[in-house]
Parts: sequence; C-alpha cells; structure tokens
Amino acid sequence: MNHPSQMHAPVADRAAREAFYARIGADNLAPLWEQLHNLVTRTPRSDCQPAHWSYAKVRPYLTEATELITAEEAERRVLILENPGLRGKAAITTSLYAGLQAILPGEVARAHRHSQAALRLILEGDGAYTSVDGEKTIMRRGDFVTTPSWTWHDHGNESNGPMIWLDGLDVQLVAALDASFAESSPADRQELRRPVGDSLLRYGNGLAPVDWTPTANRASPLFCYPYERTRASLMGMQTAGAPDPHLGYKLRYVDPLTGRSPMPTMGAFAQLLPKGFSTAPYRCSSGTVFAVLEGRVEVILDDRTFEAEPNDVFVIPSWAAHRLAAREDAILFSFSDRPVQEVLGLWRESRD
Ligand code: 1HN
Repeated sequence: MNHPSQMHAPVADRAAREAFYARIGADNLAPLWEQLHNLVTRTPRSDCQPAHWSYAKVRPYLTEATELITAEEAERRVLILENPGLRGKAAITTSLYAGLQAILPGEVARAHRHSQAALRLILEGDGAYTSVDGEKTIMRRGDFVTTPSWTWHDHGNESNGPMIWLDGLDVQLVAALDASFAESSPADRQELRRPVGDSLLRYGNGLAPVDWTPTANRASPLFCYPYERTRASLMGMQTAGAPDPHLGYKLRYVDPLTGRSPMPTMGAFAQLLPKGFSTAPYRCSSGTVFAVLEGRVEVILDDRTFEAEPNDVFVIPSWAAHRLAAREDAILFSFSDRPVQEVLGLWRESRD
C-alpha cells in the first residue's frame, strides 16, 4: 500500500510555486513550509561562533582609543567585542553584548539609566568607582559589579592609573523585545545618598534591613561582589571534595536575599579549575562569555582550540560542546542568559 503522501502527484512545479510566493509576498504573506526546518531545528543552530580575544592584543587598542576620544565625549569609551559570526550587531552572543571599557585618571563617564541591565568585571586598575542608584562602589580587579535595569549609573576614576573592565549587557535581548528606554541625567555625577560600602554591609553579611521587601526590578540590592570573597569561596571548596567532572568548582553569583541571579536577565558565575584538571565535555543552551581572572586555560572545541590567559575573554555559543584544561590553577568568570532561559523553561545542558 502506498504511503498517503505518495498517492498524490505534486500539485505544481517549482516555477508555479515561486510565482505563487511572489504574489502572496506582495500581500505580506509567506509559505511556512519553505522555512519550517530552519525555524524549528533539532538542536540550537546559531550564527554565534566560538571566539577568543587576547588581552595582550586588545590592550594597546584601548590605549589608542584613550588618545582618540575622551570618556566625556564618548559617553562610554568602550571597544565592543563583536562575535565574528554576528559582525555589525554589537553582539558577543545572540542575546548578549560585551565590551571592554577604559577610563583614565580624572575622567568621568556621566550618569544615565536605561532598561538594559549591565554587569562589570574589573580587569585592570584599582580604585575607580561606579555609582549605582545613589551609592558609590570602589572597584578592584576581579570584583563583579551589577547595574540593574533602570538604575542611574556613572563611573569616575579618582585613582592614579587607567581602569579597564569587561561590560556585559542584555542589549540584544532587550532589542528582541523592543523594550529599550534610556534617559540621561542633567548632572554628570548622580547625587550620592548612602556611604561607600553600604549595600555590602546591609545585604552582603547574611542580614537584611528588618523591613526589606524585594525590589520591583527583581535585582539584587547587593551590587558589588568583591573578588577576595569569591576567591576565598572557590579556594575553600577544594578541601570539601573533588571538583565536578564537567565544571570544576563552579559557583553562581546570587541575590543573597532570594537565591536568584543578581539580575533577571543575566546570570554570572565563578569557577576554579585546579592545575592539571581537565573538564569532561559539556554544553548548554546559553551562549556563555568567559573572562580569565587567574591562570591559563586551554579551551577545546570540536573544530578549534585556543589558549586563554589572564584578562582574555572567550565565548562559547549555545550547545557547542567544549572542554577546559587548566595549565595552572585557573579562575574563570562567566556570564550568560541562563536565568532567562530557566524562567521560560528553555534551559538545557548535556554532559556528554
Ligand atoms: C552602558 O551604559 C555602559 O554604563 C557600558 O558603562 C556599555 C553598552 C551598550 C549600552 C549601554 C556603561 C554599554 C552601555
């Protein structure tokens, strides 16, 4: 017996179909059957490519940028880390933006706010500040600082040397939802309403103000995670047992009062890979941006391998299987859209 589909001769040749598509196209219609296989793929198919930015290569360009434009004129003096598969889109993954920002002694990056949430990982320098919603935070290498959606933020450098950090923003996610709003402040610097370190004291010690309730933007009231604390946690975990075979010793940054990610649109992670340790193959559905804080790591993908050093940034696309091999004790920071995928029931991982 014939399969039902074989009982019918093709109803039209290619030319007749193309003519039909052209006619309906004029009326803003298109045939799903020509696209279905590209829309609904068996596994993620991304234009995002694995990529690696060597700090040794990028650092001189940042110096050149400081000679070409002031932080004031630029508003933010940043070199965008453009994914080679997504050029011209200011994207490091399909959903996320990343860049390297430089601010020199005496410079100010004036106050503004926007619906895009930002995170910063300090790579170089000691003592510049970022102010978030009325509180100034002094930044040191390895610190993780958040700027939740719609919070006023400005940066300044009152130290003696240049300050460079990695910015991560949910720019593409917000663009996909057509939800970008922004406002600049009439003042260069926002008015400070709390002393330096206030949020760390109130929220970062297993305590909270007695009448505390979660904020409407679902972001952590703690917005600076000092590296010395992160590092101590990672190092200390080694005495408690063996590393996870696929992840090493890996922790996620949390809002200490809810256990959720510090901001709803981006998750951030810190990971220790002891010297000589190689992770077993791993992949997940969130394209992930990594920055090396300490040590050297070999990043092994199916079709390429690169070696990352301190302050290098690399990106692993959604569902790209990879292994990480630590040449020395290595500490990696990473961020991704994982909390978004999780809340939508989309996030997956595979450990083979
Ligand atoms: C932004 O506001 C900052 O405040 C950095 O430092 C990078 C990239 C795109 C959109 C806004 C900042 C940004 C950004």
